[in-house]
Amino acid sequence: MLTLYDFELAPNPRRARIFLAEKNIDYKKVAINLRELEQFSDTFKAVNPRCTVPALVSEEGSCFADNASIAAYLEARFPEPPLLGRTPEDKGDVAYWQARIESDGLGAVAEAFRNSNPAMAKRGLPGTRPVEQIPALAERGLQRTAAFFDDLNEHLANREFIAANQFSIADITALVTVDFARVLKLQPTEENHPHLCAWRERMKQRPSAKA
Ligand SMILES: N[C@@H](CCC(=O)N[C@@H](CS)C(=O)NCC(=O)O)C(=O)O
Repeated sequence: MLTLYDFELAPNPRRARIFLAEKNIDYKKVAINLRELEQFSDTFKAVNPRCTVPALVSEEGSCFADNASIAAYLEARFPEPPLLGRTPEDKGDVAYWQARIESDGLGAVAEAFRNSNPAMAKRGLPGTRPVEQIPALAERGLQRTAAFFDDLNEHLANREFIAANQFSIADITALVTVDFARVLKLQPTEENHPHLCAWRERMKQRPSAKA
């Protein structure tokens, strides 16, 4: 059986859990408690030397140590339903929006969170090397997150899904990003972001949102 190294409260493992749930794949979870710095244990280092979750390990022992590789592997092995697009055009569109949401959305939230939260002191970036927090980056991250909400709201004005007229990994990344922005006390509002709020409501109805 597939094994997912996971932490319930962190956004990146949630992306992998939703992806697995949408494809209805059975797997076993191993919890790595980031609050207790378990990602730096020798046991987990042996699985993923970069010390981040999620990591997915196959029955053959191959390790996929980020969301991009997990998605590529699972989509190739379990093609239905496609979450990276079906046609060449759809695949291109999904890839565009996935990259954009990762950098403009999740990247912005992570920038604000990691550069301001006391629990992230000396951990401005994930990984094994100490990285000092930079308060100006926290401020910039907040501004970028607010701009991301505005842009996504505009994009969703006449769309049911973010890319290719179908549910995809881009919706997963965006949902996880918007939900995680709670840690910054930044959330879209009905008044300022009605299309984003309506899309979020639709996404929350999917059983996978609880994964
Ligand atoms: N690019 C990776 C990012 C993984 C990542 O940053 N995970 C965070 C949890 S959301 C982590 O493991 N942090 C460990 C740490 O901060 O030391 C992916 O897409 O999965």
